[in-house]
Amino acid sequence: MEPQQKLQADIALIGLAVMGQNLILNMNDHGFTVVAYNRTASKVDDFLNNEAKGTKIIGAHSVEEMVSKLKRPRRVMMLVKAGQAVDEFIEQLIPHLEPGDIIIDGGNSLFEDTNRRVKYCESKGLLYVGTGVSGGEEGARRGPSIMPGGSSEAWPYVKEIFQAVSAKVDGNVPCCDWVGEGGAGHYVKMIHNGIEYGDMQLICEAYNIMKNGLGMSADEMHDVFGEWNTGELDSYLIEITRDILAKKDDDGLPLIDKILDTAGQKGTGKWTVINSQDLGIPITLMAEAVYSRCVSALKDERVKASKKLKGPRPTLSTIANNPEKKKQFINDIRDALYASKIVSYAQGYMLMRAAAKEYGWNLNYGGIALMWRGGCIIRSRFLGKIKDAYDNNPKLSNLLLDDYFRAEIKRSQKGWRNIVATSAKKGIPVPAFATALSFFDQYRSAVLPANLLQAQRDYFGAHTYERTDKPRGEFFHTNWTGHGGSTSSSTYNV
Ligand code: NBP
Repeated sequence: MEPQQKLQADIALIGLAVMGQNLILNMNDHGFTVVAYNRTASKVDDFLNNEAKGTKIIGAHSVEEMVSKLKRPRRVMMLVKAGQAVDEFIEQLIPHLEPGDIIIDGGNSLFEDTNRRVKYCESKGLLYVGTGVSGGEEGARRGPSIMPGGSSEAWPYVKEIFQAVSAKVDGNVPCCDWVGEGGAGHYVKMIHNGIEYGDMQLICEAYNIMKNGLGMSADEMHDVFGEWNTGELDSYLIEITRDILAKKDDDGLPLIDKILDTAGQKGTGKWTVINSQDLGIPITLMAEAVYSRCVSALKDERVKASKKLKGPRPTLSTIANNPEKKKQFINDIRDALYASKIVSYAQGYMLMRAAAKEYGWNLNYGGIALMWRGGCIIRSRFLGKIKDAYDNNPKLSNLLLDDYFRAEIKRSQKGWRNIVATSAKKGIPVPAFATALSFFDQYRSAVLPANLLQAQRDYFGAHTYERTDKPRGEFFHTNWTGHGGSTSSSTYNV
């Protein structure tokens, strides 16, 4: 037998694009023997002759050959385009695998697809893991945040590899732990992406007020973000914003000023918002962040509208020309960003709680914050505080009610309100700051005007209402006009 054939590899990885190649190299660095495979087999040889040269990485040119090189239980991880490619590979793998073998999907799959695939593979005697892998190319190579879920019997067999290659925080704590059953791993990755949309939008709003309201230069804003990054906002996204603002184009002018103001999206933020609608959970900030990207994409319409729709001038010259006031106002912007961020994460956690209930998952909320502490786009010091909150009280019903976050919101509330109010007066759009504040004010209201809403529903659709002077669960209908009937509706809900 050739020495190559005797090799018993630890794991196979299908998909030699940016994520797959880098994760394989990372696994190799940690002492694991990996078999690399790709649909277009020539990419296997390219990889072995270039990036993987001099490593222990083995190539395979067919699914059968790849599987034959693996230790039992076999572990086969896919990092391919989400969707049909994943289903196709599952079908190709099944005839070559045995009961107890494990298929892992590390791509950005929709959690509902993962729910289905877990059931399907288990029905064939196999184990299936759907895992979020965050951090892009750099994360995959140096240590991503890894969020695995699916067949829980698979966890002991993938734990060692995943935790070894994942990012580490606080010394050597891996940013990878078991998330839960079914599609829970991909669900948590989806929420991560929704939160990422929110964080990015908040930073953009802060930037916009400084740039267009206070007339600050990119260099000045670079300093502000640099300072913010030393405090409670310390995070990857604030850090890269600081660096982006310092970047000059070939002519020495800030590159940021030459980038067209239209944002793209790949859909995971949208999935989060759609799911929140299904579960009836108000993740208002993430929704605004997704819609803000949509508004940004309407560039031509906005340019036309900007010539026709008049409003206040966005300049805040009185504040900008007074150094003391300006300093205070910038602190207020920081507070608005921080308080809104707390609301956004509280909403994300509300959605995860609802999902756990709806889909029957046992989610570890503190563990999720820890997984996001390193290796991923939303990594931040702040997530350590969320971990503390759930360590202090694993049954915490809402992050806003945790003592630390309550105190932080109390401290930053004045500045937050000032920024939202000033922006509204001056016509500076702050959709995420404003929706966060509205949600906060709604959430802390024992009474909302939904009594009127329910009266309207009963008026036009006989939808009934409950009364403040009667026990919950008793429903009443009023004949509001004198000529309506007394029959109430049970099906027509708008
Ligand atoms: P891509 O998402 O670009 O996918 C490329 C891989 O998918 C190649 O191996 C390609 O094979 C394979 N593939 C395609 Br495309 N269609 C296929 C099909 N119908 N059947 C079989 N294989 C098919 O790669 P990536 O950017 O490395 O991402 C991999 C996964 O990780 C994706 O799900 C992505 O969403 C996720 N992810 C990406 C990032 C990132 O920063 N890029 C971050 C986090 C997660 P071929 O070579 O034969 O065309």
